[in-house]
Amino acid sequence: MKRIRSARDLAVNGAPPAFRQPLHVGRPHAVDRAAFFDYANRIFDRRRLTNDGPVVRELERRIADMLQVRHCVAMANGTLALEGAVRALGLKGEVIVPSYTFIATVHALHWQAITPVFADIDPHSQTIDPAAVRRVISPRTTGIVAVHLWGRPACIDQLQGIADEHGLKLIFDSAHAFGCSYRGRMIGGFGACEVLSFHATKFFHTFEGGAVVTDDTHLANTLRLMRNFGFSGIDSVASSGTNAKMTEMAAAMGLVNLDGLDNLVATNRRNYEIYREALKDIAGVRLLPYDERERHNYQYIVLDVAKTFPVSRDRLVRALRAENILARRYFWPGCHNMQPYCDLYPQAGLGLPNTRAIADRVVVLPTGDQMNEEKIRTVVSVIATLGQPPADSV
Ligand code: T4K
Repeated sequence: MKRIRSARDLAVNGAPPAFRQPLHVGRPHAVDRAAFFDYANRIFDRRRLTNDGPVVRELERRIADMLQVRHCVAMANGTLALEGAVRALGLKGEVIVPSYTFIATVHALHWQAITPVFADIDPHSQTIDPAAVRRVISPRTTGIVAVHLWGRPACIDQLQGIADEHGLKLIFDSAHAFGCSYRGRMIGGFGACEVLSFHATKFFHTFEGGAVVTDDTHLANTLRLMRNFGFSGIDSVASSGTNAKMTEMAAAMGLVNLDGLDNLVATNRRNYEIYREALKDIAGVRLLPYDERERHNYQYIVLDVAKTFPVSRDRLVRALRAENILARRYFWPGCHNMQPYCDLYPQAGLGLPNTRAIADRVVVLPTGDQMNEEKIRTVVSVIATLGQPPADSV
């Protein structure tokens, strides 16, 4: 690794990059292999590999306990969990959703023949703006899917108030928010249900995986049927369904990772604090803060690059990537600008000024156990170098 001292040091003109090995956003953390192989051996001994096996049940119980909810229904991935939740709650017609999210949030609606109606975000929290939600409610609206983006809770109380007032179902896409809290209560117990992703790039993962968490016993039972083709007994099918089951190996990965969760939070938190301190004097960039009164997983290091920063957000991302710092501009350019939504709803962007502005400003930086203080300071030195005013302006 080399120190960046000036703009000339940046990996342009064929100079070697700052890092030989790429730094990823979403790099899976190191796994306790001995613990995992121990589970794996027991799974092979038992020869129960999938279909509601004991390891999946144990994972569901531990997650429900941790989040203080009655039910955790494990699924093959977060997208199928979202689709299942939407379907089991009987959503149809139009459902209100932010455009500034991972595309799966919106696809899950479209895949169920529901019209996603985009509502703008609040520029500070970057989560769906309750006032914007109110503006797009129509007689066809049946629900709201809000996202706890970057693990920072959406305006839960206000959204629940709107949902109650208009008789709408409220689902939270909590893919980023495992281990986070809202007003002291764990994310997982809000709305009609919350949906988690346990993808490998997530803070907590099961290789691929997800879950619906809820206090609603009827909803949980419906989802358990749905994820297993609708089977209610050996020969009886009680409903339409799909295959969204989590495997025993995936659940074993989950149990091992649950045991290491506190260490991971500590690592992510340390990284966040080093980034915060190192970035604080660079004009034109702002690290999105985490509310210190709440619990967080600190999984996303999100930089807001203002128009006043000497180079554009995209130039900054290119410069970082040239140094093997694989920063990402999630979730650019907003779901409404992606297919099929840009063709289906070409006017959608008119009501989304904050979405557009934020999508053009965000850069997500690497964190997790691949990072240490020296690496973080090198990443920040690249940003600082680009943040120097042009020579003729000083
Ligand atoms: N709702 C929200 C708000 C979500 O963010 C997501 C998923 C969902 C719903 C749906 O949940 P799932 O159905 O996925 O469970 C990733 C993930 O694929 C996706 O799960 C996640 N959100 C999204 C935010 O990020 P990419 O496009 O960033 O993945 P990729 O392949 O570019 O990987 C990121 C970086 O990590 C790369 O530099 C490579 C590195 N990497 C990745 C993997 C998978 C590794 O080093 N090792 C690995 O195993 O989508």
